[in-house]
Amino acid sequence: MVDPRPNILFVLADDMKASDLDHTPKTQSLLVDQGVKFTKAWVSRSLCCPSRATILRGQYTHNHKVWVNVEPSGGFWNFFDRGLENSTVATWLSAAGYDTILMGKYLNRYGLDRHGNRAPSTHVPPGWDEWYAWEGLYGGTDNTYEINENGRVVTYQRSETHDTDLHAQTAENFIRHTAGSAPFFMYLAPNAPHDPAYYAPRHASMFTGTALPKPSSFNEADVSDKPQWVQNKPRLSSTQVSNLTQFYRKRLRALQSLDEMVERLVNALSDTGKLSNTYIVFTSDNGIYLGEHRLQAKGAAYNATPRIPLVIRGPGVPRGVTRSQMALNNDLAPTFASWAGVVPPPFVDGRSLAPLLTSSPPATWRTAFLVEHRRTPEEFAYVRAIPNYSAVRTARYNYVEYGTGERELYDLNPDPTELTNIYNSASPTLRAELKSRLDALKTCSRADTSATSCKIAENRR
Ligand SMILES: [Ca+2]
Ligand SMILES: [Ca+2]
Repeated sequence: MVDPRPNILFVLADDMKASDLDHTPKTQSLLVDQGVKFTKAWVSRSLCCPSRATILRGQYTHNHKVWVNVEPSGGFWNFFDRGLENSTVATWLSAAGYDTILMGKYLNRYGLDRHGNRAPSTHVPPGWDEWYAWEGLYGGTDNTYEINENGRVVTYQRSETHDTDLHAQTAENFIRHTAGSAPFFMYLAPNAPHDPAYYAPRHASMFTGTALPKPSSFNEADVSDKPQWVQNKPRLSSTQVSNLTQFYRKRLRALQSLDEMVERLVNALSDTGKLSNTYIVFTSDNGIYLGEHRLQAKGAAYNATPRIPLVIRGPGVPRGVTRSQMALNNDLAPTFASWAGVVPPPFVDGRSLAPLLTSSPPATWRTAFLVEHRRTPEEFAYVRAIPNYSAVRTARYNYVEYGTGERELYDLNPDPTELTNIYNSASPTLRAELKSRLDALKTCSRADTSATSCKIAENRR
């Protein structure tokens, strides 16, 4: 008997901004035009490893506690040592009879030892039937990269095979030849367009004259309203702007392999008769600053790095429509679980997005969510520069409390690019309301109905 449950193809870019979707034409026609695009999709912590831990477990960072990319407060070993691998979306779906396969980036520092030295790993976490994971920092060197292929480490030459193309080939082979009667869950996480944004030679002539986007927050002239850590950043020099422009173009080139991969896999699903029963989810683990507020990299609460692209097509999903409800990386695991008919464990904070993928979304949805950050001495300098903070984002406001005592408040209606911090002039009522919402979210746990649940804290009106 044919298993009626849907396949799930999850494509996770690395550091892709929501606006980068405008430069992926195949993804536009095959996913955006054929499904639902979320215009307000976010991550609750804008950093690779914490976001990926959230994606695997459906939890806010204060609940999974993988705070950074580096041990001991984060990284692969933190996730491993605390046994978090034993209950992820992969183990839930595998236990329910799904065939599971991961390709690409798992967690930062997988393939390194606890001191950050290269140490080839043959570890395959629970829940994964097939495993093709990146080893080591930044996915290799200029010349080579290494993939753990089901427990065997294989070295590839970058000049021969671009890594995204390799993942596309592995994924296509799986869809065409390996996938059997059981439904599959494919977690496909290429390195693109993360720094250093390696791109395939065939894309070298593209975007050579494309201008760096310069929103009104670009190289913000007056940061006297902002906390000290931003005031410490000088305005970007012309050399820095030129370097950012080159980096932006490299990123767009690297994204083209990802875009071609989407087409290749849609074709493979179509050729094998699987397309109509497959959900395809396209998103990123975080965005990036390319000069907004004088910033580069990620980790802060201003909208360009918690904001992500998110597109979903699949059985019953309306075509070519947008949803403006707040969707989080917390929601991905429970969404996949709901498609597979699995009840997620009680520790999950997120909620299934399935109700938003119908023609009549529910009237009640979250009205706020938490963005959080903790720095540690071992973390990279650009993350360390940002003081600890917790932020609440509502439809109208972004309110940030720093451990330094500094506060930021932006009214996104007149000021969507967050140029003017109005905390000092805001009414005591508004301040108290946002503080109360933030206090509830900072300590929330579990998407159940108890008083301290994240869902209740997010849904307040
Ligand atoms: Ca990332
Ligand atoms: Ca300003």
